[in-house]
Amino acid sequence: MNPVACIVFLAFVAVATAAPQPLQGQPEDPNPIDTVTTCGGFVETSSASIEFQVGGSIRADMRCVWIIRGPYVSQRFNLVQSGLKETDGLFLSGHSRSGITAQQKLATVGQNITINSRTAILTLSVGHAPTLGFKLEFFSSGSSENSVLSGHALLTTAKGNYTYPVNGGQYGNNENALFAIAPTVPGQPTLRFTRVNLENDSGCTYDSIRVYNWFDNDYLQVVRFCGTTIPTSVTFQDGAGLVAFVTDSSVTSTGFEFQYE
Ligand SMILES: [Ca+2]
Repeated sequence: MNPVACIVFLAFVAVATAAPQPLQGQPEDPNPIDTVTTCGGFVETSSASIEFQVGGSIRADMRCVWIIRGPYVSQRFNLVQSGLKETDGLFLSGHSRSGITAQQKLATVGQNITINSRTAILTLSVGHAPTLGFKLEFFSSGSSENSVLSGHALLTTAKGNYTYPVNGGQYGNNENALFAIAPTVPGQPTLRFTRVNLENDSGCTYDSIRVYNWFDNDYLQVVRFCGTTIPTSVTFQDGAGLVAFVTDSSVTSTGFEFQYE
């Protein structure tokens, strides 16, 4: 080994020795850093206490949807206090580009459910009688992950409409967007798309919109579409639904508009 090569080699060894260990993952916050008290919402934080009507009552047939977005891959939920009845339910699932994972019911105080997806969906489904509130805590931990949630909305009015992209123009490549429709006054809204302009392919494998209907305590995919053909309307008979939009890495278009009432 000549002297230059030796120095280079020693420098390499020094750098390799000094290199930090691979990040094993971020621990959970010791205590929730945020507090959420609304019926539904977009919660983007590393930890939160979600407290809805604790010690108070919740009307029959109420639906609330929280889209919860942690910075790390693992989202743990712990039920701290609950006045919910057997006929009510708090449900958790994960959301990613590939869809929505199976619902898990958070029913017992002290119970933990961990969602291994950066985006979790928490759904409160109240039975046909008034009930009492609850409190749960959420903690994000683990390795960082750069999956995007390029758009989101929570539509809670009795009727409304929505356009994406919000400011017009073309949607982006590699989009992964999620929109929840859950009127806070219980109802059975019907969702109608009024304009659709997406990249088209026969299986809608490039860009697509999927509509999920909250039914029997699960989000059932009722339609997946692309191109410019308006799909048939969907009635959310159990009071809530989701619209999920994903795009691939090339060819964009002008997106979509829908209304519900
Ligand atoms: Ca595309």
